[in-house]
Amino acid sequence: MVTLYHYIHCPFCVRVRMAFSFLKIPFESRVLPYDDEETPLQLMGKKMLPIVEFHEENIRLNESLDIIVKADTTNQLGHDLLKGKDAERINDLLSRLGGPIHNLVMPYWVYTQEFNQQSRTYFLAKKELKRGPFNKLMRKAPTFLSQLPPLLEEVENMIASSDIGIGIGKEGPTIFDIMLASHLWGLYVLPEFQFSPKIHQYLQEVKLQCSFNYHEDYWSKD
Ligand SMILES: N[C@@H](CCC(=O)N[C@@H](CS)C(=O)NCC(=O)O)C(=O)O
Repeated sequence: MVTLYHYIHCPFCVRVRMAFSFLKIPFESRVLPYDDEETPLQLMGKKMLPIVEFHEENIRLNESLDIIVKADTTNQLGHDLLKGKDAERINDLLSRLGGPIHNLVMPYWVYTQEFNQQSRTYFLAKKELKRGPFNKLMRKAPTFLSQLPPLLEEVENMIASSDIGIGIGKEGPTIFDIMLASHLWGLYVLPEFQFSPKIHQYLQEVKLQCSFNYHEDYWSKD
């Protein structure tokens, strides 16, 4: 039995959900309110999700990639790619994408139904400390949007070049596909943004291959 503590919006948590679904690992889903400090502190000593408890082995992990490597015992996701030369390329692209994506989507995430008034206030206080007031972020959206096309062009080029373990038409996703797709997924929340057909098709293929349902935990409880 496996328990996943996660936030719906968190791309690192989405990585784990995609991987578990692809690997057909059933898990108990515990979506934590963003202001719950106690649970992660008790489990791991720091407030960071995802956290996974592998009950049988009495192991707890809270680095998304460690979790996936541990769970993928037969290496179906090609996680040895993480030790190869292209891992740096992927991580570099993800960190360059992360800035504009998160500046654009955080003001929307915080009004999704994952949050209540209390967790929203907590999220706003924490994120505004780093990024500045969200109303200013919203006003700067055109600037952040204008930073995306060259980055998304790099994504398209990666998808098109089949040699680095990313792209459409493979039998299943690799760990790189999961890393890329989970980071890009956040942009679906943004009304004024549309993916190019190629990237949209790619994301939908990763979603299908993983049987991934972003909204599952919104609607499955009540
Ligand atoms: N390196 C970690 C990063 C996880 C991470 O950054 N989680 C964020 C959510 S996206 C978090 O838990 N933040 C808690 C907070 O800032 O209060 C991983 O890959 O799992």
